[in-house]
Amino acid sequence: MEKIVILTGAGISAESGLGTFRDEDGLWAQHAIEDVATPEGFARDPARVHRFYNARRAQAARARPNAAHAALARLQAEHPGEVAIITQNVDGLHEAAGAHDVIHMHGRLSGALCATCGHRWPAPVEMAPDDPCPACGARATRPDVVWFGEIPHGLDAIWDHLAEAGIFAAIGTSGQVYPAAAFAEEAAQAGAQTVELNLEPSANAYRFTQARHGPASQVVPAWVEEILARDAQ
Ligand code: BJW
Repeated sequence: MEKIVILTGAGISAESGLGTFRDEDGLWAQHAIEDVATPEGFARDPARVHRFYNARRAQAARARPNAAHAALARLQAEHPGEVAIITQNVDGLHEAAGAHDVIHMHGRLSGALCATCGHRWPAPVEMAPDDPCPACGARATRPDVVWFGEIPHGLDAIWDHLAEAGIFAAIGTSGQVYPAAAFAEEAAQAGAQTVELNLEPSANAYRFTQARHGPASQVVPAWVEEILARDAQ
């Protein structure tokens, strides 16, 4: 049975109350990317960056998965082939819905990272620039997320999944950030059918052979139903 590879972005968590980045009222309308999502911004003002991520960590802790997260967990449980979920999101809502082996290519709000020795540990609710690293003691702790100019996590596993994909689906992502924006083309070259599920056609829409437009909480469960009904035939 074919392997299904799914890429998710901020749009899948929008109906759980978490803001997207590039929508009109998104995070980048309120914060400058270069201030809060680059290593240079963190070096300039770590307290500002910690405030930004502390607020998002608190918000994510209150958020609950929606019907789209639940549908993907169901697909993983019921599709007879492998279902690989790659997320750009840092919120942990796929696991909260019951998904497993999720690749967090842009890191996780629940993680802390020492910029000096690379040690990783569970983030406290509130992080601060003076927090010492539990391994080396350096006061250089940062959120374990991937900022612009840094290498995303899990790329070797991701390229392997894309090379084996029978279906590639991108859900709730604007397709403006690389390398994730190139995954559809990579999967298509390997012979996969490609489908975009998004509120509206994204900047990347031309890279997909199929599209389902609407809120993720509606279009994702409907798409999963279709796949599982076809599997049952
Ligand atoms: C709904 C909905 C609903 C709303 N239902 N849908 C020039 C060319 C090519 C590349 C580059 C370039 N210059 C620089 C680069 C590289 C750079 C890049 O891509 N820059 C672009 C701006 C051009 N990329 C990087 O630096 C990356 N690293 C890298 O490239 O390393 C080098 C390398 C890679 C591979 C091999 C070898 C070398 C790192 C990128 C890190 C991005 N980090 C962030 C922050 C993470 C932590 C955090 O969360 O704060 O990741 S930025 C932000 O954008 C976050 C997201 O994961 C990412 C993508 O955003 P996403 O998820 O798509 O959200 P939105 O808001 O953009 O879109 C939401 C969508 O949902 C919209 O379409 C809505 O319509 C839709 N929607 N409601 C369904 N209810």
